[in-house]
Amino acid sequence: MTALPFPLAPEPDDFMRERGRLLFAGPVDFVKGVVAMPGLPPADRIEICFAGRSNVGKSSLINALTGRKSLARASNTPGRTQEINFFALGDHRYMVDLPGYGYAEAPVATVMKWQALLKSYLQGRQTLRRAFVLIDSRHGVKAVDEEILTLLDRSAVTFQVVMTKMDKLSRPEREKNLDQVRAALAKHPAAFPEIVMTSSEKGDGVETLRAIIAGLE
Ligand SMILES: Nc1nc2c(ncn2[C@@H]2O[C@H](COP(=O)(O)OP(=O)(O)OP(=O)(O)O)[C@@H](O)[C@H]2O)c(=O)[nH]1
Ligand SMILES: [Mg+2]
Repeated sequence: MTALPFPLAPEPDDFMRERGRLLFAGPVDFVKGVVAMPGLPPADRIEICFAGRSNVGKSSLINALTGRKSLARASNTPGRTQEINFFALGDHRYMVDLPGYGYAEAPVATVMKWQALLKSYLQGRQTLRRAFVLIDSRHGVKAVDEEILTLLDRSAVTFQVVMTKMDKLSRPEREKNLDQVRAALAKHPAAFPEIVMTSSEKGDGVETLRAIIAGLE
């Protein structure tokens, strides 16, 4: 049997699991919230970021990874994260929580401002090692996601899809939506060829993602 393209990321081995655990058990400090490109901290270390539609679960995933309940603000109100929030993960990495895209309810001028900032950041950050693009397990890849994935292709930023809220779906529903995501990813040269399935609520996939991040240097 040939492997399906875009398989789920394998479970980490003990060594990588431990590296991931140690990285996230160590210091994680909020550095700053950035509202315009000149405010970005110096690009002096590797960076990973979490991008995705409003309410997909970016901030919740950062909290689950770090085991700190309210490090990144998470909420029921889409459009909650309104700045690019930088966290120092140990001494050698930045972890970045981005404002969501695709949220139509906020004032137009505000949305335009976040979107422009988000796009400039994704296109122009040299130290950005990988963008984790979160996709809601219930919804799959939407048109607004396509726009971001295409922008990442053009900027040659490798992105890896992380499916969120898997606890909200049955296994068959999950498989069906995963197939939709796989078909969408096949068109994107910048897509990293493994998908991570997560639930910030239940903890699924969190160790795997910690190990992946610890392995990026
Ligand atoms: N059941 C379940 N709910 C989740 C999960 N992850 C996030 N949520 C909920 O989804 C909502 C949005 O989560 P956030 O983490 O604030 O989403 P966000 O992507 O940071 O949103 P913005 O900052 O607005 O872009 C919250 O009510 C979370 O509790 C999950 O794994 N399972
Ligand atoms: Mg958020």
